[in-house]
Amino acid sequence: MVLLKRFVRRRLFRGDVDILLVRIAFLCCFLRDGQSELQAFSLTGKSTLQSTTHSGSYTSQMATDGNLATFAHTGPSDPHPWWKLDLGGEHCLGQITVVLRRDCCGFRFIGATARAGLTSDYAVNQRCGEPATSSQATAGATNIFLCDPPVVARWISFDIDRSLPGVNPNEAYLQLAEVSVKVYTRECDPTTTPVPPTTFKLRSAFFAALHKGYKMGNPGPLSSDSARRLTQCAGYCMKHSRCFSFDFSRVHGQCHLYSVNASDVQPVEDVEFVIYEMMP
Ligand SMILES: [Ca+2]
Repeated sequence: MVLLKRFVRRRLFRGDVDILLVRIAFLCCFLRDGQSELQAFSLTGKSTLQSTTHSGSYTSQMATDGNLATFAHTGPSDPHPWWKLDLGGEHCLGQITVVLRRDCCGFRFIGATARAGLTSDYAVNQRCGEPATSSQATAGATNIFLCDPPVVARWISFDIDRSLPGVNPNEAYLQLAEVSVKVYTRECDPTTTPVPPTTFKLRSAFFAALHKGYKMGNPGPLSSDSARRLTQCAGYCMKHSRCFSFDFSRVHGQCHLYSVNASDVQPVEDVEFVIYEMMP
């Protein structure tokens, strides 16, 4: 508060009263529109499921019972572990948070992917954030997966694709102590809501994933840009006459454009990147 008063006095002394007021008004509006609408959503009574259960003490409901000491635990030899939650209705989802099992084996969470969407089939739904990295996969870790842009969802899920780079197929388990979600009180803005799968095919007609879990190892990118979304990065490539491929990391917001055909791409393993090729 003291710093704020000094700042105000300094600004007033400079005669920038109007500019100061505009900035304060902007800050107030930003806080109201950008933050206060995201609220915790009660999961009491919401149904849960998981692909397999290790034993009777580790049922899917243990991930939403409000007790950090209990956890859901998928079973051994599960070809594609998943856990999912039915919100019971459609909501504008902004954030999924998971706390991992506290006493052991956090690394088993590597590659876990958070999703949200309107179908109970997790594989169809929108991914929120990127698959979990080794730094996120530690015992007791709290991991937040942002749905940006927000997604209209009834179903929330985590799953592990055992074929992802960095995932040990013999150690792919979901051990979720507590899952929580936050939703926007407003309706999802249709201009920012992710395109549903049927129309995503139209968008992806311009580019396609070439190597998941890899970045470009080729020297000399055309450019290195910041991009919040895959479509933004792809848009940079589309506008560049010599761009034939690109890699993108949503975690880092990095977008590298290359004048390299798919057959000449030199992939380097990096779980937080995906290499894409532009379609002819
Ligand atoms: Ca629990």
